[in-house]
Amino acid sequence: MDESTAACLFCKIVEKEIPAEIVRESDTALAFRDINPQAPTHVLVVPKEHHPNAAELAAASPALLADVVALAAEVAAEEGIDEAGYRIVFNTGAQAGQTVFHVHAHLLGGRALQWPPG
Ligand code: D5M
Repeated sequence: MDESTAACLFCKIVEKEIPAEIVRESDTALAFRDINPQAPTHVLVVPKEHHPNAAELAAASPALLADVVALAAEVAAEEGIDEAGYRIVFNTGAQAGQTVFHVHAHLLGGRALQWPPG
């Protein structure tokens, strides 16, 4: 871990230095339950490698972004929300509500979701 990621909360979860309720893991990504769930299923999926947001991940490593979305889809199937439908959200930047600057997909489902979001 280099200096830029040493203080990163989600890097610490990836390194298992901080506990989390892990639901699925691949070679490149980790899925764990959000500590403040907004839906019956609310799982965060992160690349194990540190990238600040979805745009920077897409530019640096599109295949890794695809791994994150694929793992989210696997969790949705495992949670039984794939047929009813679910949402995958990447809050990107402060005005969108991003508070942790290690890119993460929010997988939300298990209830009817409103559109547009707040
Ligand atoms: O989403 C950041 C999300 O991260 C927010 O929904 C809470 C969640 N969070 C914060 N700390 C933890 C820990 N320790 N475990 C699990 N989930 C956590 P954002 O899109 O950046 O606002």
